[in-house]
Amino acid sequence: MQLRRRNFLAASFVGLAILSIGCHVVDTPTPGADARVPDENGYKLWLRYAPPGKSVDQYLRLIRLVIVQGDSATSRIIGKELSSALNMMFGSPVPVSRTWKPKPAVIIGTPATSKVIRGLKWENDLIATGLDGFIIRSTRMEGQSVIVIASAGEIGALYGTFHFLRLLQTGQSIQELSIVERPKVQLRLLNHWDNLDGSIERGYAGRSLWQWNELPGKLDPRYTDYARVNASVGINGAVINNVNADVRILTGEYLEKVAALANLWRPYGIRVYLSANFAAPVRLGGLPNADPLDPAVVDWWKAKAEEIYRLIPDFGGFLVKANSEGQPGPKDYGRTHAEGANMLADALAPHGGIVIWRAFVYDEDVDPDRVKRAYIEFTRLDGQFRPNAVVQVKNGPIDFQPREPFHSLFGGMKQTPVLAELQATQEYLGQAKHLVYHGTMWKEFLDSDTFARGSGSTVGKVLEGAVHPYRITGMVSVVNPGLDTNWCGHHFSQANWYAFGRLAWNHRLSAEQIAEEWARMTFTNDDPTVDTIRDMMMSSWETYVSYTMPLGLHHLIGFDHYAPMPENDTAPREDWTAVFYHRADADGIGFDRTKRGNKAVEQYFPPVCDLFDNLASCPEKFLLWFHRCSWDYRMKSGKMLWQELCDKYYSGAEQASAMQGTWQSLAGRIDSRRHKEVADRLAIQAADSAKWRDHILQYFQLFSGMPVTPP
Ligand code: GCV
Repeated sequence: MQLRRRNFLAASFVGLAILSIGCHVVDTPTPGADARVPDENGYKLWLRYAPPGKSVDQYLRLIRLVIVQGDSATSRIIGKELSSALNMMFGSPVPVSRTWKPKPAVIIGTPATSKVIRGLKWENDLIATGLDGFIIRSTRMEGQSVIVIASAGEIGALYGTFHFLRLLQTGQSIQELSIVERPKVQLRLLNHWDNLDGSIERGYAGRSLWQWNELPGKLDPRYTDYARVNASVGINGAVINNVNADVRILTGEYLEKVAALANLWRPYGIRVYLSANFAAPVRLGGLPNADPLDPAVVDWWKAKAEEIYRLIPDFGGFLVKANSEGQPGPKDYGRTHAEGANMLADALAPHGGIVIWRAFVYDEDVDPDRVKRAYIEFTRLDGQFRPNAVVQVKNGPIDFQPREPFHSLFGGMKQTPVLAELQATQEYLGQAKHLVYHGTMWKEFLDSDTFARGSGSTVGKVLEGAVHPYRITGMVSVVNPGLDTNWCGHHFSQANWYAFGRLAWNHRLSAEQIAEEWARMTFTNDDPTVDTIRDMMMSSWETYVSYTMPLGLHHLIGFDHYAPMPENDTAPREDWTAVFYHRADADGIGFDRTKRGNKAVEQYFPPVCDLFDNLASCPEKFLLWFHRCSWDYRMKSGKMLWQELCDKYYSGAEQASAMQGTWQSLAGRIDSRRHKEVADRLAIQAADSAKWRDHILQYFQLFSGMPVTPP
């Protein structure tokens, strides 16, 4: 079997080389394209503020004046954003005033900053929506119709402003508004895997946004635009350095640079967090060890926390990747993850900071299967963490695979709050070359029922703290914006950043609504065009899964995490290979994680455990994740597993290819520059999806011994 794999590897080398050469992207505009739609470069993301089309007359009637009272940095930002947005959308300025004048107006503020809003006596309603929530209501004042955007907090007023602008950008009616919004979780954070040398781990859109050589003196205008787009979807914090953390970020020199970013982002409601290297007391402080129970280590972190809070009074806290993939951690000293986290939590607690401890750990000593390890390690520590410590868990138990069942720690941690870690960066999902909208994938995850406290205990509710009473709630996404003009490499990758923000705000929103909002704001309000873009986005994830890893297959890749490499059997660790996971041989394929196999299903609550365990009830999308099946196993469709696999790969590649034609039908409806840039990437995607299909099927055919037959 080994030999068959090796021969296959040699034969496929040429194919892989061609795959990477094919990834070159040409950035020149299409000659002769429709000149009526001016070219855009994608820099403005979803805050383009293009004229909203047919609704503009209604808007002009109802918005003659903008009133923003108060003199804080945030109220100035609100005034500026509204003024420039309305100007761009309406083609003429709308005055912004600090004083009420009887005119159709939009009034924004808090009872503390705005006399007009105080006069409305909405305090009780505003207390209910909290400091980040807001109310948008149409009402009348001195005979004039006005729209009030009110919040108990200034950041809530900013969020309300962006919500209102979204209504205009997407062409919705603003008559008789009665909107009450409150985020479902407290922490809505981005995780950047940016290194201090300007590179980005798993970044596909250029170098890091953070210009460490220029900070703190020079503030790149991108930092402000970054804050604006994040605030526009309610993101309220960013961990700005890689979890594989360089200790230098904790030096005085770097902390001053970090403080400059924190100062700039504060009025946008964005708090800065840092990834901390657990060995910092040794590597930076010169201590002999970093044992969390050593008083000298405890003092070192206390002093470090004091130093940070002197510079950044609202510093969010530390994110820690410990004892994972070579990172140092408490287990180096025979201590538990909880002991490590608690030591840092104690250092941060007097200042109001938190520790976010990652559950992305997979020690071989814990269990032979990587899927089971984090659950085993963390459930035995449940309840041992300090009140200001949370555990951050990736959506699935391996590592952002195209499709994974939800991680059993969601619902499994009853006393220790968990945050969900998602990945907008398309590390395993075509990177910046494939169009893959993550809204649908994340909804499948968020809507999964854990049954932790009976039916309806969805992951989304767990995250809200509605299943177990968590003190801290939140969602996090790894993101990769870089210095590429369009921030994300692929114009459609921007949608994943947007979708994360919207779902972190409200996980009950539909993937479809989010896709449509994004398409309207990013491309056009033309209904048929929006329908086409939204539909492309909605099917794109399932398409990607079909031509890469359908039916529960996972990790069929090599080190680049991009190209197919099912023959990968020689990585530094067994659980970094592909063969460890698919286990294909002449008898069949798949990983037996049932009660008769390695019992991974038992980490789920009943009836989920039984649903996955039972071959008849296991959703086929997870079949080979939980079950080992013979090649002639009968699928629900009546087809043999081998044929079903062939069908998936063929239909996936066909759908990927069909996206090109669909996109081509939008030529002239979208500016030619962005149209061409997307078209170029769709061509790569179509070619690479066919390579995935052929490579995987040819490889598995070595074991199935059956012909590759298109559907
Ligand atoms: C930041 C995967 C990625 C690594 C990443 C790691 C993590 O293994 O490939 O690049 O490291 O996850 O999430 O810590």
